[in-house]
Amino acid sequence: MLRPQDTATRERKRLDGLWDFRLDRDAAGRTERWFAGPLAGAAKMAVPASFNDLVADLETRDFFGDLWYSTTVRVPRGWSGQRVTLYVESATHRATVWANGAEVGSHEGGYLPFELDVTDHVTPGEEVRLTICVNNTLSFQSIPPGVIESQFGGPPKQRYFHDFFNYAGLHRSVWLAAGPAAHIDDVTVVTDIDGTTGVVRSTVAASGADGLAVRQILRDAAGAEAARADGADVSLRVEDAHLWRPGAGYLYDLELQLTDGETVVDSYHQAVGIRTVAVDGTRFLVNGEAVYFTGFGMHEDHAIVGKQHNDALMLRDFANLSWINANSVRTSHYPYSDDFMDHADRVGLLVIDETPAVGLNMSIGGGLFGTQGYTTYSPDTINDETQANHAAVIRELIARDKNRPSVVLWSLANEPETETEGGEEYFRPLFELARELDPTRPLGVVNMMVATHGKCRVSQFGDVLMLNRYYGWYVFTGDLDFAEKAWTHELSGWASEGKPIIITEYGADTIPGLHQLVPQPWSEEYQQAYYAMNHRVFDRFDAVIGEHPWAYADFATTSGIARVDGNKKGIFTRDRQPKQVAHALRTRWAAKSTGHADE
Ligand code: BDP
Repeated sequence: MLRPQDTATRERKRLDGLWDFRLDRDAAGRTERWFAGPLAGAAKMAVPASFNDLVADLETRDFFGDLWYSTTVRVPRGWSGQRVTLYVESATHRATVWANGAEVGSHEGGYLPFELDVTDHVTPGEEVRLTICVNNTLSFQSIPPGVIESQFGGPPKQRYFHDFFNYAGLHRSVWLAAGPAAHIDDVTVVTDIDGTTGVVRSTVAASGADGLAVRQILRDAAGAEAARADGADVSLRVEDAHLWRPGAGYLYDLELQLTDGETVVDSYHQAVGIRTVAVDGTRFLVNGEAVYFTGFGMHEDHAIVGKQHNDALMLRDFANLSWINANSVRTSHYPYSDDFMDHADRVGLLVIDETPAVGLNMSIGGGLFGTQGYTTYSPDTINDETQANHAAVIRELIARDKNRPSVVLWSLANEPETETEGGEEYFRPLFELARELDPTRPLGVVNMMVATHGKCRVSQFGDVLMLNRYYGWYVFTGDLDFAEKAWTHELSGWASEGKPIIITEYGADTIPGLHQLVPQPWSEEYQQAYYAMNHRVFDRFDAVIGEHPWAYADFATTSGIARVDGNKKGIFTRDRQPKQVAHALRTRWAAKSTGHADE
C-alpha cells in the first residue's frame, strides 16, 4: 500500500471539508442501515478533526460508540478505466466504509492509514456517496486498551489507562485516488555509505504487472539524475553522496517506473535520505557519528481541533523545536500523521517512532500510581487477541514508515507492564516480529518506573533503553535532594547494562505564571530546579545519550485530581508559548544536541 500521489500516471482528490455527521446514540445505525442513503438528521462535521471539542456538551464530548460520517463526491470523468481507491489516513479507532450503500471494507486501529479498492463501486463522471462508520470504543483487545464500566446502575462509561484524552474522528485527510490497474504496490529502500559513495538498495513490488519491467531513477534535490537502474531489486550507487544528517535532511527523489517498452505505465516517487543508523556499545550512531538526542515526547493535540492534522500548526511546532535546539522527538503515544513524518524527513528531525500501545499496565492510570482493579495480562484482559492486534499495528507502522530516514528507532510500546513473566511472554514474539520486519533499525520498549533496574524483564530484548522517570515529581515530590540521590542510584544500575540510554520522559506539571521564590511543585521555578537536577544526574553517565522532557506542550487528558485542565508538564503551553524553563533547555541543548538548528 502506498500513499496517494499526483504523478505522471496517478491522480488524487482530497475529500477534506464539511461532511454529514451523526452520533449513533442508540447503536441503531447498522440495523437501520444508515449507510443505505443520505444520513438522516445529520449535522456537519469538519474532516479532518476530532469531533469531541467541536460541540459544547459533555455527553457528546465523552460519547463512545459509532460516529457516522458521510459525503458525496464526484469521481473525475478522466478516471475511466483506472483503478480507484479510497485512502483514509486516520479513523480513530476503527472504521467500516460503504460506497453507494455497498460495504467495501473495514480497518482496525486509529492512527495508521488504510486503503480500499472502490473501482467496482464508482462510475467516473458520476457522484458516489461515501459513508464511514468510525468507532471509538476501547476494549482490552484494542490498541490502546480501555474498558467499559457501569456502576450503581448508571450508564456505561468508557475508561482507559493512558494519560491523554481519547479524541476520535477522521483526524487526517481522506483521499480518493486513481491509477493504472497494473501498478507499483510497495517499495523498500535501505541505504548505506561506502566511503563517499551512497548506496541505495531498492526493492519494488507491483500488481498486475506480468510482462512489464521496472526502471528506477534517482535524482538529487536539484532534479539532476544521480543514478538509474533497471529491475525491481536494484542497488544504486551515488558518488559524492549528499548525506541525510540530523538537522539537515537532504532528500533524493527515487522515481519508480513500471514500463511496457518505451511506455511508462505507472510512476511513483519515493523520497530517499542516505544515512546509516547503528548502535555501538552505549553509542547511537547516525552515519557513524555519535548522536545526543534532545527533544520531546509530544502529542498530536491542540485546542478545539483535538488530534486534527493541520499544516500550519505543524509548522509552528517545528519552529519551536528548532528554536529550542531539539534534534529529535518521540511520536508518543501513537504514529503521527504522514505529513508530520514527511516534514521530519525534510528537515532532518530524528524520530523515535512509537506504536499506539500505551496503557498496557494496570499499575498506573491518569498519571497516578495505584491499581486499576484489573490484572494486566490475563485471558480476560490483555490477551492473545490484544497481542495479535499489537502485532498488526507493528506490521502497519513499519510498512508505512520503513523508508523514512527520520525514523531511527522503533518504540514498540509505552510503559507496559514489563516486570512480570506475563510481560516477558507478551513482548518476546513482538520483538522477534519487529526485528524480522526491519533488521536495519534498533528497537526498544519505553520502560515505566515500577520496572526499575533489575526488575524489568523486557529491556533485555531491546537495543536502546528508554526510561520514563519522575524522581522529584511522582516520587520524592518536592524533595529534589533526595530525588537526585535515588535517581543517580537507579541510573547507575541501568548504565551498567552496556546499552545506550535515552530518558524518554521526565517532567513536572507547571502552571505558567506561577512564581515562587522558594520553589514548590507546580511553579515555574520548581520546573527549572527539577530539570537542573535531572541534567546533573544525566551528565554523570556516558551511557545517557538523550533526553526528552515530558512533554513538548500541555495537552488534554481525561479528568482527574492530578490534572488541572489537562496535563501541565509542557515545556510549552498548549498554545505553544514557552514556559520559563524552555530558555534554560535552549541554552543547554545549544551545547549538547547533535544537529540542532544553530549548528
Ligand atoms: C507517563 C506516561 C505519559 C503521561 C506521564 C505523566 O507515559 O503518557 O502523560 O507519565 O504522568 O506515565 O505526565
